[in-house]
Amino acid sequence: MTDSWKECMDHCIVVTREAGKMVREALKCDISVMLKSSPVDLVTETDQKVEALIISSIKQKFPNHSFIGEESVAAGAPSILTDNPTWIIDPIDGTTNFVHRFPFVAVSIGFAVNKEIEFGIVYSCIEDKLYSARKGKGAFCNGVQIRVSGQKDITKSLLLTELGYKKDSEHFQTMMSNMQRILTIPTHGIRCVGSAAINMCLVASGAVDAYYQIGIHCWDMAGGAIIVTEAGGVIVDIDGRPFDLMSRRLITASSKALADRIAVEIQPFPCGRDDTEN
Ligand code: LIP
Repeated sequence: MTDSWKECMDHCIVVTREAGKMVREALKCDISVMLKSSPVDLVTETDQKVEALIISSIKQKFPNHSFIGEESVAAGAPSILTDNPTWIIDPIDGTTNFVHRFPFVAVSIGFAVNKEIEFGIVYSCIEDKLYSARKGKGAFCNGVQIRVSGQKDITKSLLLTELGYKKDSEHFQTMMSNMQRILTIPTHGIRCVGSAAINMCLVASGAVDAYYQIGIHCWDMAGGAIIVTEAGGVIVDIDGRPFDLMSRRLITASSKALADRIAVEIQPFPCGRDDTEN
């Protein structure tokens, strides 16, 4: 990492903490909820304000950099990853949790150069846990190094996934049968936390052994992806092939053996890509 990326990461930590403070303050007030693509795709004024704060602060320091932000894309901005240094931002990962005051809400930022993630910051702002990682330098939570569990045996594993509204009943059936197949191997169980970024950090810190999901976005994954790999874990596509940040799907696990074993059980359903019109 060149010195300039270190400067970017230092600034990212400052702005992420500031954003997290804004989220905590907003939780003390009434929250008014708006809808985006579906009746369960929620957004609040806080999501928009936090993203605006993050982008304006970064733009002041790094005016030539690019951005992919969840709320900017919702407002019509392109979601194309180029080779230019790019900040991939989820201002509130876990908006539904935020709306319900379910205490797992994160500000997540990944920074990519030449389409490779250089560093990631995930701030679980109610827990006050700041996860960070940069390429080749390990992963940390509040400054303490973290490691994945290293579990290889699926029958001894605790997994995470997310349950979401599916308009199409075939997709819903696939989501449920994927869970059924995994649970009946058997495994120790499946949990749902409601924030993809926090899910990845839970794998990175060894609290669970794996996490898989189909239908999330690059801004949900960019911050957490490097935190998992720098903690010794793996991140792959749900078919076990190399991870693609724009593919809207992932398996992340404490070992390659476990990721491959999960990939055998997961049936895909179409969810489009982040970098094409769906
Ligand atoms: C949400 C995720 C959640 C996932 C949803 C959604 P948002 O992010 O983190 O875990 O199941 O698909 O993407 O919309 O709260 O930033």
